[in-house]
This record gives sequence, C-alpha cells and structure tokens, in this order.
Amino acid sequence: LTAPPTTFNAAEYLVGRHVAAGDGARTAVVSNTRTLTYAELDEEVRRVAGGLHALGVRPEERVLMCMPDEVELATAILGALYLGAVAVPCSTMLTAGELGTLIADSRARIVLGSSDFGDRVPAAVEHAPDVETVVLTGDWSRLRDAGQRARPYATWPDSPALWLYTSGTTGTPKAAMHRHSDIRFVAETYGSQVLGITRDDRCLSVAKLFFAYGIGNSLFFPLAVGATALLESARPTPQVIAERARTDEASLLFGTPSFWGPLLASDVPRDAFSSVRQGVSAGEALPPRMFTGMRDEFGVEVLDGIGSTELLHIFMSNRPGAVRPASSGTPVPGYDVEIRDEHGALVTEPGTPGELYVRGDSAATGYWCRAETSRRVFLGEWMRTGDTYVRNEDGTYSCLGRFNDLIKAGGIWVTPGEVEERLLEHPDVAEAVVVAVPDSDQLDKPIACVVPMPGRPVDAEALIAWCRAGLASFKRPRAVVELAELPKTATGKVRRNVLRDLVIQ
Ligand code: 3SK
Repeated sequence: LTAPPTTFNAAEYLVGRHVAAGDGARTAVVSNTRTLTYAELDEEVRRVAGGLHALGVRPEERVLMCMPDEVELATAILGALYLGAVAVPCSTMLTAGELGTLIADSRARIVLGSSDFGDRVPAAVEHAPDVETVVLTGDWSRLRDAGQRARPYATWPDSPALWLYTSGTTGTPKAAMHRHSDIRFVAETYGSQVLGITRDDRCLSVAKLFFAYGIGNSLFFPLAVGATALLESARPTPQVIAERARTDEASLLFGTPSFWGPLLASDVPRDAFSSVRQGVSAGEALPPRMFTGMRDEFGVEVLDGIGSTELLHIFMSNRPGAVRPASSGTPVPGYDVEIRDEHGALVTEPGTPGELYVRGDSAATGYWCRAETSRRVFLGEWMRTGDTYVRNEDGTYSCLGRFNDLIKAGGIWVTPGEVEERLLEHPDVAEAVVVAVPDSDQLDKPIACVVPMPGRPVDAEALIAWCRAGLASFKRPRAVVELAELPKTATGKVRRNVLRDLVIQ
C-alpha cells in the first residue's frame, strides 16, 4: 500500500491560510465597489461555495463564469476551488454565440453570469443543452444565502482546479486544464522569485481575471503572500488605470504592449504611477521604445516576459534592474526552455532561430476533449509553445514571432518582428504586423499591415523608405496596407493567418 497523497486546496492556500495565521484583518481585495479583509473574503468564499453545493455542484464538476472583475467573480472562482469544483472563468468580450460554444464545450451545468451584460449570458446558454442553472449577479443573494458555509474539500495537489479557454492563432477555443498545485507553483516561482512580491504589495492588472495572465496578477500572486488585489471592472484605458493606480497606490502594474503604446501617446500625467515599484509586460514582445518610454517618461521599469495559458503564467522573464530590451530574459526558476528545429532536434547555436519548448510544473494536464491537439502540444514533460525564439550570446532569449511566421524573401529569412519594431518607431504608426504574401510567382514577400496613429494617414512610400533606412534593404516591406484595426484573438494576440488571408484577397 502506498500512502494517500497529501491534500492541498488552492482556495485554502490563498485565503483560509492567512486567516488561520492571524492575518484576517489585512486587506485582501479592493474592487470598484467594495473592500474586503482576508477574514471577510474567507466568509464570502465559504458562502458562495455553500451556495454552489446547495445548487448541486459536486467536486470535479465545472462551474462556468462570465463576469467582470469584481468581488462576485473572485469569490466564485475561489468558492469553486474551495468546493473542489473546477472554475471556468470565460471572456466577457465574447458574443452570446461564442460564449454558448464554450459553455456547450465545457458541459457545465451551472453558469454564473453578470446582469450587466443584458441577456448575453441567458442567450448564450440557449446554445448549451447541459446547463441546468444560471445565476446572475443581480440575483447573487440566491447563491450566497442558499447553503451552509462550506468547508474546504480535501483536494489533492493534482485535483482539477481551473480551466482557461484559449483560442491560439488557429482552431476553435480549447480549455487548458490546470490543477490545484499549478496555482501555488506560479505564485512561488514567478510571483515570489522574480517579482519578489510581498504582503505590502498592491497589484493592479490591465488583463482581466478570465485571462491566465490576469488571474495570476489579480488573484494568485497577491493572495498567495497576503498582499492586496486591486480589481478593476472597467475597460482598462490609460486614464482608468492611471486613476486607479493613483487612488489605490498600486505598487505592481501588469500591462501589455497594447496598453503601454496608447498610454505613452496619452496625456496621462507623467507622475501617475509614482507608487509603482515595478511594471510587468506580457502577451506580446515588448517593443524597446515602450520599455524606454515607460522608464524615461513614467519612471516605471517594465519587465517583459513570456507566458502561456498552458503554463498558467510567465515562465521566462527579464529581472528587475537587469532588463535586456528586445528580449524575454531568461527562464523563471522552476522552468527550463529549449529551442528546437522543425524536426524537434535541439538548436544549440546562439542566434539560430527555432521553436521554443518549455517544461515546468505548472503545465496544464492537457486540453479538455482535444486528445489530438493535446498530443501535438504536450510532449511528456515538454510543451511546444509555437513561438519562434533565438538564444542571444548573453544567454537571454528573444522572440521572433510565431513558429512558421518567418518569411523567406529573395531567399533570405526575414523575421516579421524586426520589421514591425522598425515600423513602430515611426510616429505615424500605432500598430504594425508584417505577413508573408505570395506574389504572382508564389514567392513570399513581406507586406506591412499598419494601423495609423489617429489623424495621421499612412504614406506607404515614406514607410517603406523608413524601413529601408533602418534595416537591410531585403527586409523592407514591399507594400503597406492601411487598416482601421488588426484582427486579434480574445487574448489580444494578432491573428496573422486571418490578416494574411485578408491581404491576399
Ligand atoms: O501571453 C503571455 O505572455 C501570457 C503571460 C502570462 C500568462 C498567460 C499568457 C498567455
């Protein structure tokens, strides 16, 4: 006989543990409407868990949520974990039809939604025959007061805890399945060992809780150390985030390049982030001009890193005080990375691009009901990221784009990221993506798809000349296509395949 595994419940780890340690009076969450101590959060979590239990939710069963970043969503996620159920927070940006597809895919019987979204959640469940109960926030007392205050379920470290839907750049969304122990792992690696987060930190995130990036920033990292999570339910414009950072004295600010760019172009006062000790960026590679802009104008050092929904959070990152612009830094303690060629063979030579592989203990156990895709992505201990990376001479790693996004123009490899970086340095350019478009001989040519800065129409010839002046001539875009916006996935990544098809038509 072997000993049964030790139990571990992530909600207990994030909330109950602090109350038991005598820290119940510390501030856990500050939302737009409420402030909760750890003791109050613990009480809410137990009540929501009790309500879910009374509604018939059982351990390992999915509870799907579509709600803004508020106390209800935080307690729904933690309440599901507490009960041993699986929290499935979904994007609030989806249409009813798109949301219905996810609900049906998850086979959730219980759906929690926001009354602020009109009939979007009720309309979505029309597409999901397994759904039996929908609770909207307008009716929250029905859930909160429905049952006894629950006790934590004796989950194991490997028990299922959290599903996060990810669209990737192709295919229909699929749920990456995470365990209770994954939550502790990301908090104790990136959160503690890279960010050095302490109980005095106050975390503010541009990415919402339904993103892997957001749930780590706004829930797992602060609560793991007894710090304060600042939840912001509004659209994260530069003005909204600056005002929130100022009023609630954020010390850690988590953003993305699509936030830093507009922030730098805005008239937000340059002392707005004076309480911020560290900025963090993920989602896309951080353009160097944004790193220097944030440092020189706002006095915020932004650490660029790369993470994935499948690894739950950032697994490679720059380090405070030692940033190498245009790189994702080095692996976070607890993770290993490798660069491999298209046959899966190890690439050891610095400067030679290949696909980035990663291993670490927070890797998802697979995608729900996607056996074939899971087999292609999760290869034993290692996971394919689908990103093209290169190891620099100094041991840092730099992103060159998606694997297979490299362009061979005139027989020479062109990395879209390099040309995009140059285009983004031009004052007329707000966003830029370079894709390979075949010419009449089916030879790929780099084409720039550009979103102009407001009120500054793009001059194609001038932009091509700009690239020619700053890059080797073969790397210049052969044409420039002006667009009002770029097609993006729900997590804000550019859908290069859609863009390519758009340009080819
Ligand atoms: O896109 C990223 O870099 C990322 C970072 C943290 C968590 C999740 C993701 C997708």
